[in-house]
Amino acid sequence: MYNISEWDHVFKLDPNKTITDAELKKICTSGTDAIIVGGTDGITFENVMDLQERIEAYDISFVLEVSDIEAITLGFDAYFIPLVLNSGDKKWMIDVQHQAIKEYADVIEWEDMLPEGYCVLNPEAKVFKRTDCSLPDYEDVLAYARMAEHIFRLPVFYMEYSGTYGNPGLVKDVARELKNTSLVYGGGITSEEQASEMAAYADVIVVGDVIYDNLEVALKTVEAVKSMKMKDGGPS
Ligand code: 1GP
Repeated sequence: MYNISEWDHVFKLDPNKTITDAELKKICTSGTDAIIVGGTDGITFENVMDLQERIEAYDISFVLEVSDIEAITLGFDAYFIPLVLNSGDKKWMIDVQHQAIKEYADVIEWEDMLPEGYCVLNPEAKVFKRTDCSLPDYEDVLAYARMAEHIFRLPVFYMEYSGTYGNPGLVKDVARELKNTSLVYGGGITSEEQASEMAAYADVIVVGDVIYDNLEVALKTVEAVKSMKMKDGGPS
């Protein structure tokens, strides 16, 4: 299975947003560990393919986080498959994945797939609404993390605060629960301080929107996370 244990920091690029060639170059040569291509709205085969072809020019690992089965292109290093643990609709935990496997089983390289246990924690996020989530409380989140680790044995537990900065205390407590499952944190990182605060607990930090709002700040989060991880006991 695709392995993210070497990752500390990744950028998430949205195929439905505009990025210039010069900006993309800065992102791909920033020292980040990988690029995730993913988003919630307006994801099409064409805009995924376009972004993929532009990233391929760089020597960086790039993966597709699948959000729409009509928008899957071949050639990514890996495919991340979200299972939304706090969705109220089993569609987002098992049915869309089941449908995708029925359609694509013949071309799927199973070792390139990485299931992610998603826990969506910002009620204002598009993904929260789209996947019919309910807001888990502190104990609920810890229980989802334990399920990811011990019941489903998922490689990734993703605390998704998309669009808002999360609760570092909760991220810290979730981190304590996870041994074999990697903890990915994403949401609302708009400064080096926030990036390094979350990097103290999560295995991987995902930086998204600030790329489009303030590229220079986004780029600085790479160094902030890398130096936090060095302090924490060397590269993870
Ligand atoms: C979104 O977790 C990522 O899926 C990153 O969140 O866009 O808020 O940085 P932001």
